[in-house]
Amino acid sequence: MVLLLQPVTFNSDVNVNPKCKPSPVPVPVIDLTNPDAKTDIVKACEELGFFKVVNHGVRPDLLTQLEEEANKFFALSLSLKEKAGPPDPFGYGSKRIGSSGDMGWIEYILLNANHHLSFTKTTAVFQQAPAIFREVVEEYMEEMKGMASKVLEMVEEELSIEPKEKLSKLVKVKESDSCLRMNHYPEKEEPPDKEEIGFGEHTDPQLVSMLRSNDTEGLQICLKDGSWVSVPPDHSSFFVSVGDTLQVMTNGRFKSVRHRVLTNTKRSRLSMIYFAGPPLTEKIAPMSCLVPEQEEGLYKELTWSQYKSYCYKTKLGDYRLGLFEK
Ligand code: GA4
Repeated sequence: MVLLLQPVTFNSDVNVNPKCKPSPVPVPVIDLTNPDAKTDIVKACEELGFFKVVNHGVRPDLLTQLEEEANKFFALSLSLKEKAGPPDPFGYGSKRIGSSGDMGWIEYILLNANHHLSFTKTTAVFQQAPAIFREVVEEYMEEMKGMASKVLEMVEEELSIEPKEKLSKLVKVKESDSCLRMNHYPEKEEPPDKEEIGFGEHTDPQLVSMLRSNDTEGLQICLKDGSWVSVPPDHSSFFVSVGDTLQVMTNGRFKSVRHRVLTNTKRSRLSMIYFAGPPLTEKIAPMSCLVPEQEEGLYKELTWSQYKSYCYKTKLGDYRLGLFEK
């Protein structure tokens, strides 16, 4: 295996983080076919902002195919991959995350689910790869849109959200501003056992994110007490994270989960994350059915476009939700 990335240096010393618990947290497991799933999802979103989905119905060979095609892309020469970069934010990127100086031990492809919005970079990615990659990505995005809508429909039912489909419609409509990120954290030989930041701590700005990875560890989530815990990898399941937009719309009842990826392994990590976002013009504010009578919502109203533009100007670890606070 050729090492594609140069080592990057970081100020934050993740090796000696006294707050990182050695034992993994018991992540709530939601069986999507279980009639009680909606109650369990709401509990998990309130307590952790994070859960694992099993019995999701996505055909296993689609997962294998996408993983194989993504691995083939990342195995291309750097000069070929760079034809699909630099990210604008879509396209191929390596080491640099966003435009505010964040770095990571990572290379990635970011694709907009709304093709016509990022036509050039999407085309450039797929020009470097066989047609099958594009077909697999498109089918996968459809599946992820379906899973995100299903999770949000369950939330709507359990919380008796009015108007009906308020949340799930946002990710179903063709204007939804969703994206797919394929992250490759190359294996590390040297120095042994030194943890490196793959993807620095952050919360996702969107509604919900669905993550699937190969069987390599690295993902950590932050608990309410500020401690970090490792999430054991499970390549046949999906991990769902609550994003900032869902925190605002539920008036803070759900919490967006801070998470990060650390790499210290000789095995490379590959993860695919679908970020389900609302249409750009959608007004994001607490849903009135979740704001107690005689009280005001905790957050003011912003369009997704306003919040997203603000996010893209910030650093990964910044507390972005402050923009919504009254
Ligand atoms: C985090 C979630 C998604 O990966 C992402 C990221 C985006 C990017 O990589 O360009 C951001 C980050 C993410 C939030 C703050 C800004 C924008 C990098 C960054 C420093 C695609 C997204 O939507 O927001």
